[in-house]
Amino acid sequence: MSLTRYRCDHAFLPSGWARDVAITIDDTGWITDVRHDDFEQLPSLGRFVVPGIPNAHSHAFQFAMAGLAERAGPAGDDFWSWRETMYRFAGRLDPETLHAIAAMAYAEMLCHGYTSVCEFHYLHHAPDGSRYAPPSAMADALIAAATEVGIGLTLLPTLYQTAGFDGALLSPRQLRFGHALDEFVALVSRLRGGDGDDRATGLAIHSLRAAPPAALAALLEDSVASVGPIHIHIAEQVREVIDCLGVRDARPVEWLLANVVVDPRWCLVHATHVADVEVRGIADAGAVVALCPTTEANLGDGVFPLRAFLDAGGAIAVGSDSHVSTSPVEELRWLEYGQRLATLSRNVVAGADRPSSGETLWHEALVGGAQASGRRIGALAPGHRADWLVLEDHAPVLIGKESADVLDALVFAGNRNLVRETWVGGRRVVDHGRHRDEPRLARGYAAALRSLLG
Ligand code: NGQ
Ligand code: ZN
Repeated sequence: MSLTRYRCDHAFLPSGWARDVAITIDDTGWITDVRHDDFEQLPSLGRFVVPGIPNAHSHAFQFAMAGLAERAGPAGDDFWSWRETMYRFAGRLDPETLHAIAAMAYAEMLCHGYTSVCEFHYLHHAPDGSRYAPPSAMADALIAAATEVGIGLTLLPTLYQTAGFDGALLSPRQLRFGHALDEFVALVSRLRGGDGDDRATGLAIHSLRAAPPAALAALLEDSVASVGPIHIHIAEQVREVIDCLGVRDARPVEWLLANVVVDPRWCLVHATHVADVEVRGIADAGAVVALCPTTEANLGDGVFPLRAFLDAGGAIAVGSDSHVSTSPVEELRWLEYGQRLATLSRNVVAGADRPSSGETLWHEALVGGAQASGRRIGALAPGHRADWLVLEDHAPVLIGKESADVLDALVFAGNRNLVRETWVGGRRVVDHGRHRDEPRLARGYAAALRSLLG
């Protein structure tokens, strides 16, 4: 086993910034050692090195419709009218176009500072619901895209069975999302067979409205649900809360906590509309809440009670979800700004132990993002993947900055992309801000868009 050693002038470690850090990695891309050292002879990676952010929530296909749902409709627009547009778009995709779109979306994520992605995948079948051969063709396209661009992947095949809390059958446009339980379990098992250093398979339940209680219970009893993270969309919209109360006599998070053993493997996506007792319940269960601030703003979802959740000891992650932004910097900035706007105060996420807002946001997103990913990522520490970013230290906002100010400047004043290099599993996939395969990916993406939109 050969080892390679790198030097950073300043590195953001789990304990905070440290100077003159040597990182040793093995030839399979795992960090074996991180230490302060005297090692003038090693070339420096750069002035500021930080772990890349795990993207906790993505629907890769939506990347190709980002920006195409911003025109007012005749009767006013909301989440549900956006969903109609999204369904129309989703109806045109096949494995080949999905592959090209996902590859471009993942490359964009890498360029902006995500080093891994949790792909919440429910576009399983052909548009009329007929099965592809193999039935995992769409999942295989996502895996191929992630592998080829070099992003870490937690694939979350998603169970989707009903159109609403009343158990309504899937609408024609939703047919391609659906599985019988045994079919779904077979898909998860098959995908697990390919897991490795840069890839894990968890599972997801699309939402409580998409999973009848009996199916959810049966799934969670199956051995496929005994390992890996479990993600679910929950309480994103007020209508979902009202419908859940109407049918199940409980709010969505309240129902989940009362009917399922929620533990640290769970990731609750959005959880926007939660009562105080639900906020404490999620934190006590040790589950992560995945927040997607730019998508939640774009879709008019609402604002999560972040301070109360952090005070209760809750773990958070960020996700790019519909990909109106593919930058973790923008998600973290809007996470804090949403709170400032709602609470009429400043530096909401930071606390006395870690007064910097930028550092707190970055740190929380690393820890919670790693938990939601179910992979050993998110830290410059032995036993973790060698996933990191080298920042563009000549950019005006970083010139003359002490390390203590770097993440504040990056998150709150970095409009230009300040990621110079992105490394995943010990390999540099972005250099000088560009993905190594950019021209080829752009050609494939343009061809896919021509066939979809042209
Ligand atoms: C999704 N997206 O699955 O892509 C959803 C919309 C739904 C967000 N919730 C569809 N942001 O929730 O039914
Ligand atoms: Zn989603």
